[in-house]
Amino acid sequence: MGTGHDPPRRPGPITQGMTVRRPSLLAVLLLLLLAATPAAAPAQIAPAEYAARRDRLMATLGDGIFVLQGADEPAEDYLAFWQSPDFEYLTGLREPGAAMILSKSGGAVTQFLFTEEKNPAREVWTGARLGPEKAGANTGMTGRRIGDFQKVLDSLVAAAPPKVFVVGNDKAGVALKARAPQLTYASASGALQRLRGAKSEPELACLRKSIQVTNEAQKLAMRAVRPEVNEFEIQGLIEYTFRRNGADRPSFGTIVGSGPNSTTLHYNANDRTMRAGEVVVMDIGASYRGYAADVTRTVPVSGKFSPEQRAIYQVVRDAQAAAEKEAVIGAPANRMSAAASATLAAGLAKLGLIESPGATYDCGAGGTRQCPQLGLYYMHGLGHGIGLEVHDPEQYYYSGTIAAGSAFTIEPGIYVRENLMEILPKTPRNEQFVTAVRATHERYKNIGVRIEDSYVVSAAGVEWVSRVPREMDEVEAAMKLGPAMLSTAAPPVDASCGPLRVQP
Ligand SMILES: [Mn+2]
Repeated sequence: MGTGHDPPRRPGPITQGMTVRRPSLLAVLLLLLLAATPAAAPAQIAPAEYAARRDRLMATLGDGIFVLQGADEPAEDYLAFWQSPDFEYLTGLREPGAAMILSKSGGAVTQFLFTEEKNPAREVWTGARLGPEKAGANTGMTGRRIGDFQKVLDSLVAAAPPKVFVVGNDKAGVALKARAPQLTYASASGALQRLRGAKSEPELACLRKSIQVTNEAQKLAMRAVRPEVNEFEIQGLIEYTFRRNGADRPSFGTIVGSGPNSTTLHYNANDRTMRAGEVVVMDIGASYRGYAADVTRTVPVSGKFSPEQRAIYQVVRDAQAAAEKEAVIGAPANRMSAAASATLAAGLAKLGLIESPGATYDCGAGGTRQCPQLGLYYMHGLGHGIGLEVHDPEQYYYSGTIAAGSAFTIEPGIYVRENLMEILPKTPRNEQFVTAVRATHERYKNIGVRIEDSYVVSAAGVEWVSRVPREMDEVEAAMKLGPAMLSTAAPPVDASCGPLRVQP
């Protein structure tokens, strides 16, 4: 879920109390000049970058035909269209109903992009389409109408019965397999994921932007949290802040979980009234021109952490700090997870929620296996890649090493579920464990704490971008400020970030 600088702000519009006079020609020229000046350093993903991604993919796959379909118009009327991440990654095209074919033979690659035709009458309803010619010219591929897709594919296949590379359950691949089962098929999913795991500089710039927008929402949200406010009010403020800052949408279902809901990992009903004495977990992320952030803060509803909440929070925060220490270029990525787990286990043992850092309990059907007691309170991974998806492939999944081009989260947590004891299989060993921790569990139950930050890695090093209050005293100080007044003008949208847009 950097460098932490806020997006550049324009002064608000002046609508009142201004003396109206005729502007001078110089002033008009200056205004025109200012209007033409981009607001931020360009993070445009150039057509050449998309072309290079396609080249790298085919270089990895070798001779054969790669097929991929883009996302269709949503079946339900008038829902927003979002391109599928793989298709967007390879083309930058954000239009429904498109498809692509890359054909490689003896080193030569032919590239086709199929789109809807321009149709002014239909565009009254759908909005402008690029049309095959312009889509082809913009991407450097050969533009064809989508109606020709099957014909072109069949002729390429007939010319030299090749290997066909397909992605997951992509519709184009599934349809071809049904039509031509005699061909040789291979998966391109792994190769594509691996490519997507290494982010370019423009992608890192887009990620910084989406994280900064998410930071803004976190800051406003923690200031608005107080007793008797409903979770959905906070969700509304968060998602409003995303959109107001030019983000497309939340990159995943916003989580605002108070009290017992703080211990449910993917709680997203967000309809409970928050009470004094509880914590609220806010796990949120903006998707900004296609790039997803992921940032979690846990704050006390009353504005002040209780001693029990402080104890749990500090263990989680220490675990995150231990992982951050290992987050350096060239280091094995699994050191982050090992450091966090060791800190969590030591902390939970010290609190008396587990018997010892390495203690186990009987798990599996009928208690036939041994699992770490740590996993009863910390049951998810330490983090994941971020990019076009909130759970994006990350290069260290493959290389094992943190490097420039990485973008990931670090998000340890402890969740003390009220019904924890009911989850355990009934065995003598588990009875012993329950007896040992029952009183302590009672004291800490319904406290869930997750602290999640988003990082991008450039040649300069690992940047912590989600710089919003996270030490307990910082959180309490921010909450003391109370709900924020909105500034008069939203910051400008960084239109240079992200891929091609249809210009009508
Ligand atoms: Mn996450």
